[in-house]
Amino acid sequence: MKTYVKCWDCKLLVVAFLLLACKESSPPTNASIDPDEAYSGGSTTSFDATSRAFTFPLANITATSLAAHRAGDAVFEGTFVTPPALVNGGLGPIYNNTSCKSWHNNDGRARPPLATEQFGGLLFRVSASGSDVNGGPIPLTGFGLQIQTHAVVSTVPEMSISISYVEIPDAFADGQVYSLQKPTYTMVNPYIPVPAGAMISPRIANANFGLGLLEAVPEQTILGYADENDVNGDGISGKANYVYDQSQDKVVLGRFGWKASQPTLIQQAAAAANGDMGITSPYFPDESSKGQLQDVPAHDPEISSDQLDAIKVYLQTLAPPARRNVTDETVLRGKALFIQAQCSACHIPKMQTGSDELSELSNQTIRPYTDLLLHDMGDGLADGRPDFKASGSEWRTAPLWGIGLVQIVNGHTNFLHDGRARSLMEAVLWHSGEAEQAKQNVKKMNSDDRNALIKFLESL
Ligand code: HEC
Ligand SMILES: [Ca+2]
Ligand SMILES: [Ca+2]
Ligand SMILES: [Ca+2]
Repeated sequence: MKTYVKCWDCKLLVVAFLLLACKESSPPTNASIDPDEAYSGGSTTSFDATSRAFTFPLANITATSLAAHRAGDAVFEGTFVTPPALVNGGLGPIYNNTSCKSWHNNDGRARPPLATEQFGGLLFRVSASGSDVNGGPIPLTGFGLQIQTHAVVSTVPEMSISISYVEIPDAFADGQVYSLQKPTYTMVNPYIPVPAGAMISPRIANANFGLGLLEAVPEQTILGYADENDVNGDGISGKANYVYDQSQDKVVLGRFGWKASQPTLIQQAAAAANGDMGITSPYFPDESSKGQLQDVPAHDPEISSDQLDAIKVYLQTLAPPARRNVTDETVLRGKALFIQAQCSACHIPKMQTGSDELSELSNQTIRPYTDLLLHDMGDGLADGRPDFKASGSEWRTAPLWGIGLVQIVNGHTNFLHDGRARSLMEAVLWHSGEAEQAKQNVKKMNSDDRNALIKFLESL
């Protein structure tokens, strides 16, 4: 009887073993496909891969939020004009653009201007050395914290800026050559002499989608990725930026912008209105023109809290686009190489949002490919201008979702904080500092593997 029971056990074991063996022998590609892989923004994800891919509201948006989204879209598209116009007056006296929309074509990203073009979509932060009581940058006397390259008729722009590029040739380990272009920015015709020691930082206008989801990622999640003293010894030491929040009058975690120097979407929008268009708001009551005439103070604030809120809701509710070709064999190989090459140590593929003021954004599994932390990217990418806790060579890990659609949406493949990279591969080859090892891993790849890695990036 005892023996019989034992034998029965044996049979079960054999069956279990066979089942396991079967599972093992299924094609390895299937094993690495995550069934929700295409859903970059969880149930908010928009499935449109046309030139309008970045312009859609959250797929799961409620009727109430949709109405607010549409109202915000109208404010976002509004063109500001010179005072004393009653509607959207208050442009300038110095500015960089006349509407939010003009820098985010199709809600996408800008590129640096060609030699023959006017500036649009690339702005320059400036500051003097040192930091203020909140750890933030010190305005440059006469210029503030941003260069305005346009002015209304009664005044003059602060300066213009010219860009020149030098080609730096290099090669992959297999001998295939490439070249990277390094930009130099020169200040031209400043309206007053530029104070010695001015620090300048180029920033390209980035895409607008998915920002509400990034705002909904719990602070503990982001801080959990930080490893400031590189305790795990992988050469990567992400650190959080802590920046000044105007409305709370305190220093909080920064998430938005190329150096994570903005804490919230509303402040990001208000700062952009002020810096880019010369629009005062309850957040930023002073004109951005520091050394020049102010425009009619009677009109302040030139944008209301309600209008700012509307812009915020618009940005909050733009959906991330779905991935394409997620089951393609080359894309899957590229995905494996992305992890092997250590890219995913900073570009974290998947995380969870917490509970948010908008139910649509709450508890979503998102795939933004960022840790929202700062990393030292080496001298090549350094701007030499600290921004709160971000040093002159630290940048926020750029979210990679939607990156493969930039060409379709915006008609170019310029990447990185100043658009210097002319392709995704050039963006990778600029990586250094904490990402030096990751870059070396790519330089050692053969051309098939490099191609697979790029195919994966293009599927994001
Ligand atoms: C140490 C962290 C880190 C690692 C590792 C890393 N990256 Fe990045 N990545 C960044 C940061 C920070 C930026 C933004 C740099 C800038 O704009 O100057 C960035 C930017 C990019 C961009 C351009 C994004 C944009 O919006 O313009 C691409 C593409 C990219 N990374 C791909 C990769 C790939 C592929 C790998 C692996 C080979 C990798 N990264 C490894 C931190 C990292
Ligand atoms: Ca104004
Ligand atoms: Ca200025
Ligand atoms: Ca580490």
